[in-house]
Amino acid sequence: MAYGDLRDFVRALEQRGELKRIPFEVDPVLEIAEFADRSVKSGGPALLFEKPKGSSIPVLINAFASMRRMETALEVDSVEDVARRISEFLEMRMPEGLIGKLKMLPKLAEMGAVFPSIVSNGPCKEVILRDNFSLFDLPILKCWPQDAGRFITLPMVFSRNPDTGKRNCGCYRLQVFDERTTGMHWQTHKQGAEHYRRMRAAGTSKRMDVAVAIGADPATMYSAILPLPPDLDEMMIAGFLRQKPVEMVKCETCDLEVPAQSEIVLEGYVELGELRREGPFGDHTGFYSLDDDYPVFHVTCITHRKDPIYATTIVGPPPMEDFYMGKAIERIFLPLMRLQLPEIRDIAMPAEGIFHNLILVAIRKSYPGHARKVMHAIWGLGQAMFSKCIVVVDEDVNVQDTHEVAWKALNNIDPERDIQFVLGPVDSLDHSSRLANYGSKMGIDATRKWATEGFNRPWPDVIRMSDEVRARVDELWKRAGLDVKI
Ligand SMILES: Cc1cc2nc3c(=O)[nH]c(=O)nc-3n(C[C@H](O)[C@H](O)[C@H](O)COP(=O)(O)O)c2cc1C
Ligand SMILES: [Mn+2]
Repeated sequence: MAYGDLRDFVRALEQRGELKRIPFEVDPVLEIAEFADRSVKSGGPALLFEKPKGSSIPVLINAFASMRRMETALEVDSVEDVARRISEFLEMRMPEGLIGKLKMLPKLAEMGAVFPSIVSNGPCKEVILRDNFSLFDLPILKCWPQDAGRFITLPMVFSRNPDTGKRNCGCYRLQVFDERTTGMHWQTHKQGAEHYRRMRAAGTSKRMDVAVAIGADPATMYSAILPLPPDLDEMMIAGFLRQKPVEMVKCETCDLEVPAQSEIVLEGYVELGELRREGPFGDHTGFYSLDDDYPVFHVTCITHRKDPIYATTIVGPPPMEDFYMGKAIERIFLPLMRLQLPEIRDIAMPAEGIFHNLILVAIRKSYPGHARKVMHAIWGLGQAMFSKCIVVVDEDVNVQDTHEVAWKALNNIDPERDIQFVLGPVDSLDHSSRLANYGSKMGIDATRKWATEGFNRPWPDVIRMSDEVRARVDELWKRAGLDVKI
């Protein structure tokens, strides 16, 4: 059964011993972050701070911060199950014969259940604040000592594409500037920024409606971070993930809808052309991201449930909560990637690579230059374009084992021959590129080289003892008493 809302998910976490309540006062300024960092680094539970200093609203953090919690969030035994469901859809063809068609019905019904529905009211409207409200009433964290202030870190930011009318929902942090304004940190490659650019270019309006939902059922929250193609509605994907439509309700003061079961909703607008300094902010690279000019979000109305929960996260030196959210993306998106690039056997994004800095790719190599073709394809594939370093290995290398990749790749490369540099868009968080958002990327072809690639020396085998000798020594090992732990 799909979670109805965030508190359903909190209950499930608690039942599984995956959540700890903190009943005493803890400060949202730095202290909650330090708790969250220690907990995720030591494999600890999600945390629910019941008395954040300065607010009456409890704070939920690290709700997605382990593979088990990701599985609980997506209601699966393994995130691979989600990948399997996607594969089944992708392979779905109209079957032959009546029996075959009848067997399709449940799948078709499942498909119908993914589209969001509009409802006239919802729990997020239990309290509507049009005048007397302040963002300072929320327990918004200051995460790290050099942060420019308090940041809303896990919002669902809704906007509409002015050309197509399609909805987008992205997770973009919001720096609180005062009681009613925040920064709007949609990076230039993201859909919110694209909507903003298109509205500005159209010149028909001075304002862009934006609504921010904080806290909902976990699949809906999670959909905000998924690297989906433009104009693919995150709420539909959320419906697919939870296998139940997301109910959406109209905002009070702007022309957008938000999940009806949200905990807290900030309605408002971004003034086109207005920019303000945002940051620095302790980011998921493990460094402070530099301050920069970003649009400003003006809040016109806050609605919330009677007893809302404030959902948040912190990012910082890896692994943090977002590593687990990203790991699930890696697993879930593999079948989609393989639709375009079936030669890909597996991919891995180790925590130290912060998603965009390193992607390890195992391929079934079929023709000369194949590894380079795969690199270029990845650099042309949605947010994978940010991949600063792509290491391509043969399919017999297990990319989930970083030790094996380092060992084999470093042995297999002639650097001058096997490294490919390209220029192009880089992640906004890259502090080393020559320009913001523009820099170089590197592909390493660590596959075995072929004669048809100009390599005419023999290629050696990996060392492995023969099975026969291993079996014999298994016996002798025991006879020598070496299997007894001292
Ligand atoms: C905790 C967290 C915080 C994030 N903060 C930002 C942010 O401030 N700005 C941004 O552009 N992307 C941020 N992202 C990444 C986007 O949510 C992600 O790229 C998403 O796919 C964007 O959606 P879109 O393609 O609909 O724009 C964050 C992701 C996570 C998990
Ligand atoms: Mn999107």
